[in-house]
Amino acid sequence: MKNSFRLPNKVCRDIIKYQTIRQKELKKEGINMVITEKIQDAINQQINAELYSAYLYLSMSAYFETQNLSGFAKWMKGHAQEELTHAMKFYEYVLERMGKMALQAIPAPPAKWDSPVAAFEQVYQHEQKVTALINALLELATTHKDYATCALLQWFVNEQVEEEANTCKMLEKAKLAGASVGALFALDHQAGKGKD
Ligand code: OFO
Repeated sequence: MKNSFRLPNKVCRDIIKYQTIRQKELKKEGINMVITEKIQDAINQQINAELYSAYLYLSMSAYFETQNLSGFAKWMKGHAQEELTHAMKFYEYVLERMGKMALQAIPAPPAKWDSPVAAFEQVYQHEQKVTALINALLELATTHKDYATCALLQWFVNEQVEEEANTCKMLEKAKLAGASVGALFALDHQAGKGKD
């Protein structure tokens, strides 16, 4: 590629050499901070899931804009940004543990829904799926006795409690609003103010 930047081969070799020496030193001290390939691959997959979450929320935000529900749109956009911070948390962690990044293609999310209830229903189900992924990851880290990864995942376990509660609450409120346009606009207004 014309304008792409590449580190000179010698610099790459020096970095790898330094990493190998550092890993050996840490191992001698009884500290094995290098992530195993299995955990590294599983986290890489989770990064993809978090980025898909961001895509899904962003797509919903765009859908709500087209429905003139700008409060819901703002709520979804805020959550999309939150998902990006989740992906970055995993990304930084893999690199800190001297692992390799393998970013994969992000699937396209749906672009429209039959109603606000349908959108909130999907995002709630999605969060339940993400909780299951985080739990499976924690199980894997536990079997591999990777306590550093367990500590990181504990943060995500707590975060998922909040994510599920927020999306579930929005779904229930949207259901209550039902066909009442007035109630839906009131809920939209509330969501735009950052109230779940
Ligand atoms: Fe990353 O928590 Fe939602 O998906």
